[in-house]
Amino acid sequence: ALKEARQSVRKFPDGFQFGTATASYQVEGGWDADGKSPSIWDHLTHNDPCSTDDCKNGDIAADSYNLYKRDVEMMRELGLDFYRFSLSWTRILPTSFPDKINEAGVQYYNNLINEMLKYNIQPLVTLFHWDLPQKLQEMGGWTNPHIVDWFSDYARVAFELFGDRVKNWITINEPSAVCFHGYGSVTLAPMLNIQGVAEYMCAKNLLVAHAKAYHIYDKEFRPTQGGTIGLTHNAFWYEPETENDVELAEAVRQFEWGQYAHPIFSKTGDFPPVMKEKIAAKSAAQGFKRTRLPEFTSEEVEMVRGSSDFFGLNAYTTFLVYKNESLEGYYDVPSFYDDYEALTYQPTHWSGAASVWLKDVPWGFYNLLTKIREDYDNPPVFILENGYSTRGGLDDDDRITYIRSHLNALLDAIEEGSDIQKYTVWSLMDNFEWTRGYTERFGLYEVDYESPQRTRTPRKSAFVYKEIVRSRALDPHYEPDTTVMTID
Ligand code: GBH
Repeated sequence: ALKEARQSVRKFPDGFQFGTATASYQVEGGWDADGKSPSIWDHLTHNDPCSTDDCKNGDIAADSYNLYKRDVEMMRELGLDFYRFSLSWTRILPTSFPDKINEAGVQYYNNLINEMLKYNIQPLVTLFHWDLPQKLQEMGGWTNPHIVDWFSDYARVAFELFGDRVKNWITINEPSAVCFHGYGSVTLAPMLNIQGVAEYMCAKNLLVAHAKAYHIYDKEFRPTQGGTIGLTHNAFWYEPETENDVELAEAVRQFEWGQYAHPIFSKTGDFPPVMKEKIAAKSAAQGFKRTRLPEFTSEEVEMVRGSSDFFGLNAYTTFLVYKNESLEGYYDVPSFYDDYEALTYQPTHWSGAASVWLKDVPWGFYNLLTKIREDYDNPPVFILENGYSTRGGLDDDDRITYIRSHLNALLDAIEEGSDIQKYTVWSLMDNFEWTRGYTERFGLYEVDYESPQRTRTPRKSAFVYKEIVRSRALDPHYEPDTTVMTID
């Protein structure tokens, strides 16, 4: 079980690596610079400016397109082993396809990668972090099975251009956010909200597209480039509210992230059985001629199974699960939540961040790590995002508490045998927080959006993280001197 918060200094295992993360649309700006074409986020924020809480967009964001040298300086200040960033598909391929490669866009990523490597900071590169080419969206985006080719052609270009120097690849960031929030809901672009149907079409195509990119890397590039490639899951922990909800909570986990993890990491592959059964039964009762969950061919099952060298995990928080019978008939259209037949919530006494969904629940993180170890035969795990939001300000003790509590839980899981190899703080700096605009701040560095220079200033948490990385240890009593940040 999760141990009491330690009072002593705890060491990380040899070889354990520390990083921070960002994503293209959230930091780069330069939305139409040097030949870049629009993504679905450019489209959404330009056509419906107040789709974000502050009616702002990522046209300039943290301006990393111009300020990448300062970004690398911050990585050096923190002493990072690696930095995770994502490529903008439309910056590299403005037509969406590989017929025209945009040299200026390629140059930007070469500059960033080369600047990092000068200081021995490894690039960990996400191919797709939500900024789909708008043109592909108009052709159905992730619901169009042709996306398997569109995505894998793009992936091949990226391996060719950068794979001599990039040794860690992430194909897709958070399938559940892409498919559920983008296609089955209104939380993220393209906000299609075609519930109970579109998110499942997306899920199938996304998994096959991911797997195809994986196999291209594995066969055509790994022999000479020698890197690793995988996918990163967004997994909350779902805890049963009472003993009666144990089975239900497990079903919710399978729907929420087993949907993407089971096809890749289970022995049998394919969508989780509980998902297939529940959706098939509901679909039949609702009068559909076939299940709303698209089926994989047996060839596809095999192609997806095992298509990740590590379990990429973005882990943030925990929800409780219960069944509320009084909600029978509550959903008037088929939907993901109706399919899984459960409700989730977070008790009001859980302390939390500026983001409503983000509570500091380290035991949930521990349970999640344990479950991944037990269910999937102890795969290598890369924590590719973990972090905490505030409304701004440099004194961010709550963020420090959160990072420490989660690293403690991570060390407990390692002691019990989990093979966790990397830890990544979301985020290096404040950035465009999707539909929350700039109202929520996740950065170790604060970004001043009022200044043309987008001045970056280390928060207290940056000093604490720097010491964790330097000492390769967690000291619960360390109090940083925040007067001056240096490069050691
Ligand atoms: C990550 O997603 C993203 O990868 C990253 O880009 C983002 O900046 C970071 O989290 C912080 O949010 O509007 O209440 O329905 C984490 C998973 C999925 C959490 C979508 C927020 C919407 C919540 N996210 N979810 S709500």
